[in-house]
Amino acid sequence: MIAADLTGSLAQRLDTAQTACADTPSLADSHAFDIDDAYAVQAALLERRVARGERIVGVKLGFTSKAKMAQMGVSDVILGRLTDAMRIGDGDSFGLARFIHPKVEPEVAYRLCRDVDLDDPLTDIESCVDAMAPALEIIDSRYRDFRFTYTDVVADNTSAAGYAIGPWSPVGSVANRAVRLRTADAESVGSTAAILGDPVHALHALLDMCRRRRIPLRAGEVVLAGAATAALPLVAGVTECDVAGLGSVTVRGR
Ligand code: 0L1
Ligand code: MG
Repeated sequence: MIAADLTGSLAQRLDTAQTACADTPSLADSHAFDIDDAYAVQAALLERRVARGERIVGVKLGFTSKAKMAQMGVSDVILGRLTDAMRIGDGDSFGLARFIHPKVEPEVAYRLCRDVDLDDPLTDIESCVDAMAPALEIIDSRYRDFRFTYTDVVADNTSAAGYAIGPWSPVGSVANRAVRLRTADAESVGSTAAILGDPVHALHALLDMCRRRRIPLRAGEVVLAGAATAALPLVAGVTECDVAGLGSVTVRGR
């Protein structure tokens, strides 16, 4: 385990990179730290954001596709936190200048309707969500050239930088639905099956991860279940995610 002052200084480095919009080299280039340390750095990073007045409003999962897990040589999902400062309203425009080198992912979001009891072995996570929606996640690694290790990306709050949620619908199965992500200069198509086989599996992975990491899940929070296609560079203009049968969400970068 790394010392508390190193945890703080690594978190500060990532926080400065985000607030100054200036990338930083991989932490793992200069420091040895394990996955527990990485989640401790992430927590210290979030403390800094909360101290500035941001509110935690949800969680996100990453590495939910087999391809991404294989690329990173891991077999576990990763978890990051969403704050209110990251939210972009459906249809809203936003400035790209606040990001370093943003990419965008098409996702499915769930909404928690009650606090989740992490200590009750009988907790039924599916009964803790009451709505689902198409979503866009903006990832913006604070690391130079998006070059990072598994522990680096966890420390960096799993690259979380922004998100937008489309219209909420009652919860139902969205297994194997077509997903289309369109930016002003590229398009990718995929399936919700890329999200751990079925986005509902992400809820179970989330519960498991939150139990292990003691991360609370509260009523009203948003859960981003993971990406249905590889990320695309986020550019100026309209970006849209469409999930068949669930609807679409749009943002406009300027
Ligand atoms: O799936 C994700 O949200 C991506 C997690 C971080 C990895 C990356 O920045 O590419
Ligand atoms: Mg994502």
